[in-house]
Formats: sequence, structure tokens, C-alpha cells
Amino acid sequence: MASQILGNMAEKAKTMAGGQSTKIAQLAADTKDVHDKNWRITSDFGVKQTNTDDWLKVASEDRTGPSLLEDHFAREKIHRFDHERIPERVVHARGSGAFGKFTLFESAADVTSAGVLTDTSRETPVFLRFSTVLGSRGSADTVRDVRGFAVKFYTEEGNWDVVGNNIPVFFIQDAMKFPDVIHAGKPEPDCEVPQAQSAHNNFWDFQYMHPEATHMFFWTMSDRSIPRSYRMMQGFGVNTFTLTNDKGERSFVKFIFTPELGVHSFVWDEALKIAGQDPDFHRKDLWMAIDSGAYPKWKFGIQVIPEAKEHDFDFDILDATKVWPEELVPIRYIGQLELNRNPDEFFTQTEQVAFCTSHIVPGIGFSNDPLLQGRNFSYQDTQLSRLGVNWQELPINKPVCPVMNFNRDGAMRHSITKGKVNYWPNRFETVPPATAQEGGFVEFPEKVVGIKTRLQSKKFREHKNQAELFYNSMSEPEKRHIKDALAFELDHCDDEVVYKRLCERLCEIDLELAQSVAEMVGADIPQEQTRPKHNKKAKGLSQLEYMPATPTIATRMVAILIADGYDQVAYNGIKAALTAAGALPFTISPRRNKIYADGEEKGGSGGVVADHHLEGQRSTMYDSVFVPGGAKSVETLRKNGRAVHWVREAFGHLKAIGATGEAVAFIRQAVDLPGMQFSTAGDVVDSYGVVTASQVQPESFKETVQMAKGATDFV
Ligand code: HDE
Repeated sequence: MASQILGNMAEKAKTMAGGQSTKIAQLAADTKDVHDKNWRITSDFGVKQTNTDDWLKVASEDRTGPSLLEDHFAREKIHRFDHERIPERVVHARGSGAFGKFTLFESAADVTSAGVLTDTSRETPVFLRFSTVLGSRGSADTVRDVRGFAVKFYTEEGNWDVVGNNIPVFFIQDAMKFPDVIHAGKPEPDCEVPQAQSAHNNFWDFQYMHPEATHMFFWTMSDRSIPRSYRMMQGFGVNTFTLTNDKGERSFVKFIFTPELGVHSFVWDEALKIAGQDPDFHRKDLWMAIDSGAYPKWKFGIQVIPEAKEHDFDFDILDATKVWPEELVPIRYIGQLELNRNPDEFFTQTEQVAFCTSHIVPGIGFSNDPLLQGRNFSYQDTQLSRLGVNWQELPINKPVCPVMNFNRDGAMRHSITKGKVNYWPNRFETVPPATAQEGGFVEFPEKVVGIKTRLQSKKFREHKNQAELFYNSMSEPEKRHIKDALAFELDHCDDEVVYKRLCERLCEIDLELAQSVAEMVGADIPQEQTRPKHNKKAKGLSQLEYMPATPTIATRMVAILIADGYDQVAYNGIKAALTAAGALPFTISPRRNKIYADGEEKGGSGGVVADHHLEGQRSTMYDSVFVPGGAKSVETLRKNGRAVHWVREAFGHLKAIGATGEAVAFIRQAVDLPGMQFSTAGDVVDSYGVVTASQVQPESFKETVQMAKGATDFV
């Protein structure tokens, strides 16, 4: 895959050439290209260097003497290397980013005056960073975890950051608890184990001690926390923000991004294996999609509650552990986010990008959501220790609109501001604050009366209703996955108190679930529901609701297994059909040297070069597998344990499997499960998502791939 990425560099250059956004044009001033043949290595101060390999020494042909401290070039190279690292993010350390654009197809001028949400002629450049939360910078992509979804909109009125997640709620209600929840989830303090996992005593101890976390842990135990791709997950601002329109009317708002490709997940066994087999799976997936021109897109929506209706709900709309059910507050989709350009350099862009929830633009405001209020402090603060006081001057963080003020100096200040004064007001009356008419930010004049206390509103004390709502709204396979995930996680807790108490908590949500988990993990099996159920369901919670209107196989990776003697017609047919549908076919063979079709002379001019050999890859890295016929090819695969395992594993992971000719019998044999039914005509067997046909039928195969990926369980 890496070679593919490199091979696509030329294509990428083409993509970048046209239609540069204002942000990309701005970045160009700070960008140098190592592929420019005119470059010669210089020192950091511009002196061309003749040797960057050998330290200056007192030496001769037959005697190596000491290295000289005098060698500035050598010292500079080593010094620079010694200081390459900066602190990784305290959470969300592992991430991947991309550039793109945001466009509006409907103005939200009725609720906000923000240009980015009202001017339908604008194209706002964005940078989006996806991340996991718990793991370190080098941890695996496919772990069970919340995913960060942080978008920086470079608007004409300044940067607007939506620092969201792929799950719409959070573990805690008050920012002051953030260090606790993160400490509990991160590796335990004595042994620093486990890495990037919530499956340990401290995490689940915290969950029990904080009933408010119940709703969120149901989400993290669901398929949402093992996404198939960053391109196939939703993004949520989570916190409640506000919008203010030209008339000065204020509403509460939540921000939502819904992917065009639908919401899809791995099955847990797949995610576990990929974490070892290809820890960069999501990173590569995003890069490859953008590189090949398959730009990921999300619909952007808002849920709006007018100020006057703030108290009309049985939950507090400022409580980040609650969703706003769509039945009560419909999502109004008004825009589109597209990612269309990979970064040029990871460190200066993806690593140095810095988000702040407090970065908003006129027309958008905060609410008294206590989680948001604390976040507004934390992000600016953490950037100071991660990047230093002038982090806003780094190219990736710079707004595309002009910046001018009297904030000065500090380590590594870049911009040079001329003039006699550095304060306001001054005798020259220069650089005054803007008026509202000039686009100045005006805080909403909110009336606040109260007593100073550490309380939250009464409604913040109810923690279970929406956890149950979420669980009730899951399809049967999704419920089974939640049960299995809980059983897995609690199996990794060896402190009896932890897993026993957690099963008691589950019993407040769903007795049957609590009983099965308790049985699996060795806890006391509860006998009765300890909280009366409301049995309600809500729209938009099950991810099955997000299948795209027109199912698509685009960007899905299909492994085609062949060996010498394969059926060339079937092979070429399926490859062409998949490519035409935007899927990515990969040829996998016992070797990467040429493979010859039935009738082709070995060593002759024909043959195909496989993308990978069977030992180099695993079925987990592909969405689907196809095996064309050809007696000799199939016989070779049948005797190859890796090929047989490939098919079995793909079947176990609910992937669509296609075969033609002699390969049909091979597939049947490989996945022969008790009670499994094949149609004698060799047609599609719906219940198992297996296509068998005597001839290539790319269309039915295509549909089956979609069908099998949509159904999250069937074995
Ligand atoms: Fe964050 N969070 N967070 N968070 N968060 C950070 O900021 C924090 C929360 C989220 O790709 C940190 O730059 C507090 C909710 C994302 O660079 C830090 C609280 C949501 C990212 C921080 C929360 C998020 C961060 C660490 C509780 C979903 C990665 C590095 C009140 C809406 C952004 C950094 C990126 C990163 C603090 C809770 C999302 C320490 C105090 C809720 C996507 O400032």
C-alpha cells in the first residue's frame, strides 16, 4: 500500500494544481518542495554543504582520530535531531488530517449572522483532523475508542473550530472531571498498561463511579467506536453552542456531520487483528481515498432550539451527556464538507494544527454547557505547552483574514509589526477596535442572575433514560455487538468489584443484557430490572439508518485471489466491473512475480503482476474477496492454508465473497458451516452474503458487497 501511495504522487500533484483555496495559497509562501532539482543541502543559515555524512575528524587513510567539536554542520544536524520532538497531545495524540472545503447549499440567516453559515456563494477552506483519544502518537488506528473529528474553518471573519467527536455525547457533564476520566482511561499509573484500550479496571471503575457516563459507554461499546474508516463516521460538535441572527435573536445549536458513504464499522475481531497487522489502517485509507480523487464528503447539519424553548425538554439541553432526539429537534442539513487534499508534511500540518473550542466567529456563541465552558479554557492552555505562545502564527493555524492587535513578543514570534505604539488607546488613534458594523464580535447580552455555587440544574441528575433510549434503538446485531463488547472489556478487568458492579449498572438499563454479560464475565447474575424501563426508541441512533440512499461500492477494497492457471475472462471481467464502480481491486497471489492465466505460457509475454502475495497481506485489510475459476489456480489455492484461511476469515467477518467456475466449490468447502444452505442453481444465497455463479456477474457481486457490509452480523 505504501508503494501505491508513493506511486500516486504524480496524480496528487495534478489534484493540487487546480482551484487552490485561499488557505492553500497562503501556505504556499511557507512551503518548499524537496523534489525541486535545483535545491542543494545548506546549513540552517543557508551555507551550501559539501558533506553531510562524515563528521570532521583528525584522521588519515590508515588512522581514524577524534571528531572535532569545531564541525558546526555536524553539531547543527545532531542538535536539530535531538530537539525534533514536541509533547504529544495529552489526549487525541494519534491522528490524521486533510484539507478540504465547506460549502453551503442553504443559508441559515434566519438563525445566525455568521458569514460561513449564511453566504451560499462562499467556499470556506477547512483542515480536519481525525484522531483516537486514549492512545499515544504511535498507537494503532483501529482500537475501540471514540474518534476525534476536529474541523478548522478558515473563514473570512477568522478561524472557527468545531472540535468534535464521532459520538454525540460525552462521559462527563462538567469539565472539572476531565482529568479524572482521562486518567482512568489512559494506561494505569503503576505499570503503564494498557495502551489505547478502555478494557481495564480503572476505566470501568470510573464508569461505575460516574452514573452520568452510562449513556456514553453504551456508545463506545457499540460499533461506532470501531469505524471502518474515518470517511465513514459521523462528526458531532457534542457541546451546545448558540447562534445569533441579525435581529439579535439567539438559539441553541448542535453541529452534525453525516458522511455521504454511510456509517460503517468493523466487526471487533477484524479491528483487533488490524491493530497489529496494519496499525496505520485508517491513516492510509484516508490518504489513499483523497490521493485517488475519491474525496470524502459529509452533509453538515444543525439542530436548533430557540432560546425561549430552552426548558421545554425533560433533559437539560446544556448537558453534554444527552442527545437532542431528532423527533424533538430535527436536523437541518445546510452544507457540505469535502476533503480533497492530503497534507504536504505531517508534522507542520497535522501535528502542529491546534484547535480551540473558544474559536468562534460573529453569529456563533457559547452556551453555559459546563463542559464547553471548561473546554474553552483548556484548549488554549494546552497549545501553550505543546506549541508555545505564538502557536497562532504557525502556517497551519494562521487565519486567512488579516490579523492585527497589540499582543506582542513571546518565544518564536514571527510576524513583524511596524509602528511607534503597541497599546490602545494611543495618541495616533491607530488600530482601534472594530465596531459591530465593521464585523466586530459582539457578545450576546445574556442576563445572568444566580448564586455562586458548585451545582448544576436538577435535570443534570438523570443519567439513565438516554442510555436506555440508545440501547432500545439498536438493531439486534448492534445489540449483540454491545453485549460482546462489554463482555470483552469486563473480561479484561480482574478486579471483582469492577466487573460485578458494572453488571449491576447494566441491570438498570436492560436486564437481559446485564444477565448475559454477567454470565460471560463471572459476575452475579441479576434477577430483576433495577430501574423501570421506558421502552422508547429514537431516530438516528442506529448506524444502520445511515446507509447511503444509493448504495455504493466506491473506495471499497476487493482482494482477487489467483494462482497460475486462473480464468482470465473472469479475472478481467470482475476487475473491470469493480474499477468502473469506483472500487479498488487488488490481485493477491502466492507470489508477487508474474502469475499466468490458463492457456498462457509461463515465462511468456503475458501474465499479471500481483499487487501482493498471500503472506504479505490478510483478509482483514480488504472489504471483500473474489476468486475466479481456473482448475489449476483453484487447486493451488485449495492447498494453500493462507488462501483457505483468507476465505474463511472473510466469511467470519461478514464480508461479501464472490467466486466463479471451479472456485465456487473451493469457497463452499472453505466456509462449510453446519446448516449452511447453498442454492443448487448456484445463485446468490442471501442469508450468507455469498455469491456463487458459474459466470462472472459483477453486478450481483457488487450488490452483495453492499448488502453484506450493511448487515452488521449474520453468523
Ligand atoms: Fe477535548 N481536548 N477536551 N474533547 N478534544 C483536547 O486539546 C478537553 C472533549 C477533542 O485534533 C486537548 O489540542 C477538556 C469533548 C478533540 O488536535 C485538550 C474536555 C470533545 C481533540 C482537550 C474535553 C473533545 C481534543 C488535547 C472536557 C468532543 C483533538 C490536545 C471538558 C466534542 C483535537 C488539544 C486535535 C483535544 C481538553 C472534552 C474533542 C487537553 C478539558 C466533549 C477532537 O485541550
